[in-house]
Amino acid sequence: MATATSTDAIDLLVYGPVKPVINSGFAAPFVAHTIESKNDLTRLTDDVAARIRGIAVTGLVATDSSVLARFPKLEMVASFGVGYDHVDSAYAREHGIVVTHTPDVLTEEVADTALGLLIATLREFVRADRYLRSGQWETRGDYPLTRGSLRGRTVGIVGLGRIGKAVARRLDAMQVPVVYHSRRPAEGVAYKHYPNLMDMAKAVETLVVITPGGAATRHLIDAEVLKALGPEGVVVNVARGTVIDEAALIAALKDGTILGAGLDVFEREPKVPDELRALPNTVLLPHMGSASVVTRRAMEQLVVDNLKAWFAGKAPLTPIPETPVKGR
Ligand code: NAP
Ligand code: 8YV
Repeated sequence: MATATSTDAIDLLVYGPVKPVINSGFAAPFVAHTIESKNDLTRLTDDVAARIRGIAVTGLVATDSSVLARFPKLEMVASFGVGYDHVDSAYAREHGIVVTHTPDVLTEEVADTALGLLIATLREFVRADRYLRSGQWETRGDYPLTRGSLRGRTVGIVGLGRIGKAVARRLDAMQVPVVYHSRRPAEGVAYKHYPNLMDMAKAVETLVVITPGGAATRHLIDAEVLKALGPEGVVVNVARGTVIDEAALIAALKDGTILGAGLDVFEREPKVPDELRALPNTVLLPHMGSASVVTRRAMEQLVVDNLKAWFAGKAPLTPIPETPVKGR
């Protein structure tokens, strides 16, 4: 942890798991103090906390009011990732703290992941891979035909924002019809909009979920929505684990209410229920939607660039809508 500070130094907290571009991104006049978890925040002396003016949040670590309140001089929280449900944006807004996130630079990568997960789930690629590796192709013959296929399906996208639209563009190219649910119709698209999620769930068998997390979307996909999809139903979640009622999903996968699920996110990461792991009709990824070297570098750089722009007296590059900045 850095200690020395001169009068023109800008003290920053780098908070969360080590991210190479962020952790090595700040030279003088910045003084970066590194803390990797909430428990370790007690290592930060009150003297240092009183000087902190910016925080780089490097992962999905809870940055709630109890954390933010420790830093009376805090001006900016630059968070890694486009989703910021782990940051108390209402507290930040009330206290004049600007929050930034990392939109756009990860959009295409996450859309690629969503499509990969959708196809892998429908066509059982992970199970088929295991079948081959275990020698069963030779001993038992061809892998059974998959019940799931993208052919003949209409995909209902839940959340047609930056990433949802990128998913839709990919499905367009694959001649798969798209419809969507969001609270307001999205601009610049001709896809059918369902203001009511249940109506869409009754009309399609496939959902790709890509909304923000947080209270407003908690358990948006519940037992009723899953039932409405029906026995050919497939759900892909690349949003946040909280958006799906995980217990209801497990029950629906077990009793054939739906056909399968492809999940990149879970309610209590990195804990994944044993029941979900045991199910043959799931494809499970360890929250890796944006996790390629090239995309993660771009996200990390944007965290650094937001803090540098702010402390150079410029406007932040990518503020969240809840904490807009005027007059810079
Ligand atoms: P975005 O551009 O803000 O799009 C969000 C979409 O969700 C909008 O269409 C929005 O439309 C809709 N939405 C918001 N609240 C809703 C609600 N209560 N009910 C229904 N729809 C709602 O965000 P983005 O850049 O596409 O990113 C979306 C999310 O993906 C992130 O917030 C993050 O949680 C997740 N994500 C996950 C990964 C991963 O690694 N798995 C990577 C990146 C992002 P309305 O406001 O009109 O409802
Ligand atoms: C990251 C994400 O994996 O951008 C998001 O919202 O979920 C992912 O890109 C996440 O920020 C973990 O650090």
